[in-house]
Order: sequence, then C-alpha cells, then structure tokens
Amino acid sequence: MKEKTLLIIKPDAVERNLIGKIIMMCEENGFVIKNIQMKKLEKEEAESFYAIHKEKEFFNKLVDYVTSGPIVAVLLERENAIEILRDLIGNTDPKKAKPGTIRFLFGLDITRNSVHASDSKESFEYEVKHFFE
Ligand code: 3AN
Repeated sequence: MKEKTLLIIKPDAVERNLIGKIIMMCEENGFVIKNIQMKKLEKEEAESFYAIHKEKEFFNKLVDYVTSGPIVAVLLERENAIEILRDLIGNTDPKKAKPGTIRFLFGLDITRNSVHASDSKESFEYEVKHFFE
C-alpha cells in the first residue's frame, strides 16, 4: 500500500546547494513528490515541530539551528515510504551513517545532518501539519 512521509532538507543542505541532489536521490529510490515548500521556520514553529525533544539538552541548539535559514519540506509517497526513507537518510550522526545514505554523503555533524525524515506514522501525522494540509 502506498504511504506518505515527510522529508525536511535542513539549512546546512539548502545553504550548500544540495536541494537538487537530495531530491534526485529520493526520486531515484522510487519516491514521488506530492508537495514541496520552502520556508524559514519561526522559533515557535520549530519548537512545536520538535516538541518531542523539549526536555533534551540539545533542544535549544536544535531549534536555533533549524531556524537559522530556509528549509525545504517535501511530501513524498511510495510503498513503505516511512521505513525506506529512514534507511535512505541514514543514522542521525553522519559519522555512523552507512555509505551511500544522504547523511553519510552530505551531513556535517549530528546537528547539521542535512535532512529530517518522519520516523513513524504518528510522527508523520504530527509533523506534516506544520507544512501541508
Ligand atoms: P532523527 O533526526 O534521526 O530522527 P532524532 O529524532 O533523535 O533523530 O533527533 C532529532 C534531531 O535532533 C536530529 N536530527 C539532530 O539534529 C538532533 N540531535 C539528536 N541527537 C542529538 C545530540 N546528541 N546532539 C545534538 N543534536 C542532536
């Protein structure tokens, strides 16, 4: 069954002109782009998007970083989209990401790791509301 998921191309990747390469990797892996939006998040929007991490010591750093420049939100669809996109982006820490994954290729460090992808159906339903109907 077809499933949707959300990809966020983060400020470090937008800044280094990697939008095209990242989207190309998604398309080459069978994802169809259903919607796309470039946006600079307000602090409140970023805090809401990352609410699940509110108690973490890296929360403020994460919010500052993700509001530091424009991001691109991409609504993607394919079979088993959530799991396959998580595999394609790789480990949160680019140093631990498998070769060939987006974070292995483009991530700079655990904060500036180039992309975000929903990690479950529940996170997707919550996150997508910040960008699309
Ligand atoms: P993922 O993005 O792989 O789902 P999460 O949900 O654990 O990872 O973390 C959300 C974001 O918080 C990550 N993308 C990363 O930028 C940041 N983050 C996670 N762990 C750390 C950490 N130990 N130090 C700094 N930032 C972190």
